[in-house]
Amino acid sequence: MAVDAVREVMPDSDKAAWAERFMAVDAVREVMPDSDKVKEQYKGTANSQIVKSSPRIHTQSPFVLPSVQIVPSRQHCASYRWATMAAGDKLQLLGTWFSPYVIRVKLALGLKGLSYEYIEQDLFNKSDLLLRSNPVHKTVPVLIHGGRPVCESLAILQYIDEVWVCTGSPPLIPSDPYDRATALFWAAYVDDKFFNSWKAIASTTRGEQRAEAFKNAIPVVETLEQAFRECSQGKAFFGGDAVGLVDVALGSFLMGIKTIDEVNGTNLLDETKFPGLAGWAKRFLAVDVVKEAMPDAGKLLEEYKTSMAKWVASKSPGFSWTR
Ligand SMILES: N[C@@H](CCC(=O)N[C@@H](CS)C(=O)NCC(=O)O)C(=O)O
Repeated sequence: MAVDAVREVMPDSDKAAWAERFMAVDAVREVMPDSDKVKEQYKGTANSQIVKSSPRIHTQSPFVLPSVQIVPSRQHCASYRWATMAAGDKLQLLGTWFSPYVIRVKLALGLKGLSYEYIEQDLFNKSDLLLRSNPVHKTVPVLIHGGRPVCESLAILQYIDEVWVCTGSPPLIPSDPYDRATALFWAAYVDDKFFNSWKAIASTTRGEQRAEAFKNAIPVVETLEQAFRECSQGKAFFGGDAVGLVDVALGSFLMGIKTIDEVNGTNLLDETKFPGLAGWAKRFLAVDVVKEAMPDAGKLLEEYKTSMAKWVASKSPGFSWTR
């Protein structure tokens, strides 16, 4: 907000210079809160020592796309085809077979009918290619298109949808601005609320914690049941007649949900409680491209049981699949 306040916490001259230019824009000045009030608030709530000594964010990665972008119309096909060719045609996907985020990208590439080189990554021993391609988060998936990496699964889905707008397959993201904003909203809900509540069930080794986590997840799934009703308008998918962004975002978790249910004796998408979502899940898993992209159920179950056994043996209250 106030340039002075920014300087205090960000002594780096480049960032301060950027802040100065940004704060000089009339539209920015108009919406920013009063700088003295911000300072007062900051002094009252923050420990400036901690802020000053916190690690710097890596800034050399301009390739992570913003989350909302203008979706080109189909009339722009010619220029997009050119842009695709200019960027080079080689497509590589860095992934880990069990990752729901990677499954999303496989789904999008499959739905667009694109072929690509899949490069499996060991998350306990990350490759130079992964570290170079995603230096900020060091996570999979990364899509490398013509040598240029795109990171973060939802950004990758948008990228694929926009670059391969002319493949003849239905768009993942609606072109109507309101529908697009709604789809982005629910995809973000899946990544934030749904993922965190499901992770709480999946990652605990203690029965009572699991039961509590399961109970806490029910209202989150209830909200998704309602979202499905509103988004699908009585059709098969969140995206209507065709699989869309929210279908891919949530659907990528389905095999994981089934695995955890099987181990825990639960049924998160219970047909009686959530008839819309239960029906949607069946239809989604029956789509050919989805069947191809999903990991083998037996292999996933083994992986989960092995990890769980290790963590129980180490007496850890919970676990993560990665470091
Ligand atoms: N928000 C990221 C999440 C990606 C993510 O968490 N990937 C995990 C695999 S499921 C990973 O690479 N973990 C490695 C690590 O955290 O070191 C996305 O949507 O792509």
